[in-house]
Amino acid sequence: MTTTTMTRVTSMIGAALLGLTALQASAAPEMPPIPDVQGDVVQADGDFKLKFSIGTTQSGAQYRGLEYFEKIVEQRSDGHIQVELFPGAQLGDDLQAVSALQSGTLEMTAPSTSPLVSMFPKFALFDLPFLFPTPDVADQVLDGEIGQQMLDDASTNGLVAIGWAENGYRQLTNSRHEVTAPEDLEGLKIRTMQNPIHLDIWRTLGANPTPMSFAELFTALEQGVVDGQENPWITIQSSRFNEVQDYATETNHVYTPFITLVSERFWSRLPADYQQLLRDAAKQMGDYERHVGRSMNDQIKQDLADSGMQITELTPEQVKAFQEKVAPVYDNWRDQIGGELIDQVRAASQ
Ligand code: TK8
Repeated sequence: MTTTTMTRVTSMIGAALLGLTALQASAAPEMPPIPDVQGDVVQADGDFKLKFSIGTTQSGAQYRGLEYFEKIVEQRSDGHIQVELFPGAQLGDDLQAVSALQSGTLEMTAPSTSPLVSMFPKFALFDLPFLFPTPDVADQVLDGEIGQQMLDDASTNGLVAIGWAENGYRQLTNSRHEVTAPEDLEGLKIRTMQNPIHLDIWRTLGANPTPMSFAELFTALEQGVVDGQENPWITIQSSRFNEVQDYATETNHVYTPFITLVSERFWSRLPADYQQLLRDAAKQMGDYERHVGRSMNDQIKQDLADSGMQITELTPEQVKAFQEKVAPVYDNWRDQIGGELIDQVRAASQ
């Protein structure tokens, strides 16, 4: 049995189990259906196999997006491109997957932009706190000139960047106590992504941050190596962090995109028409995945609350206290990111 078949069988069993739970109290939130594939079959020479690895689990919106990607690519290539999906960092965390693309042992991955700032310093734009006031502004930036320029810039060093999807707005969870103000962070050990701006953010807010790969996070929380972490609602739920974290605060402090990357070694073997097919599928995956994640947030918060997690929503004044305290972070990174770029995003927010 191939891994794909095994994944399918596992997901069928999973679906059957979910069906049973649905009859009981709390069901996993329903995702919007995977759309039908639009467009004709693309004719080109050759047969290809494509492994697509992600760090988030099979129950998240990202995986759902990948299932749509697989469906588009397999149908429109008439089966000449076979896609195999590997969720849950089975083939490595974000950074490991990216280096596997570079060495040509993996064909595709979609990491958060944050661990990649050491390779692509301008990605730090997406780590600035409270820069994207609404998802619409994020869409405008990613789908506009700035986003296209960043995809072009990231298409180097053995990588081809073909699209954006989203991880989403990040929320804080911890195992100690409710957090409603920066003062509550004092002494809290917070896991951050491997990214210097995130370290700066949590230090500036008064917490005690530690960078760590996402693949190690659940165990670190479970064993109390760290007290807390921050991730979008969908990721908190799909990684079951609520089992090891009693408190969550809706901080929305950073918006994190996922960037869709292809191994250059694989890309250069593909006929141009298949390259275009992958670009189109990546775009459709990104749009769908954003829709899935965004449509589920309220339901997820409710489910987490039902599971016993305390969910704290902040008042505008409370949000302001975080924004003011974290403001110096902008001065520290403005030069690296480029003041003009930051101002362009601000202008898009008006
Ligand atoms: C998944 C990661 C993750 C990110 C993190 O591979 O590391 O906290 O938010 O979701 O990209």
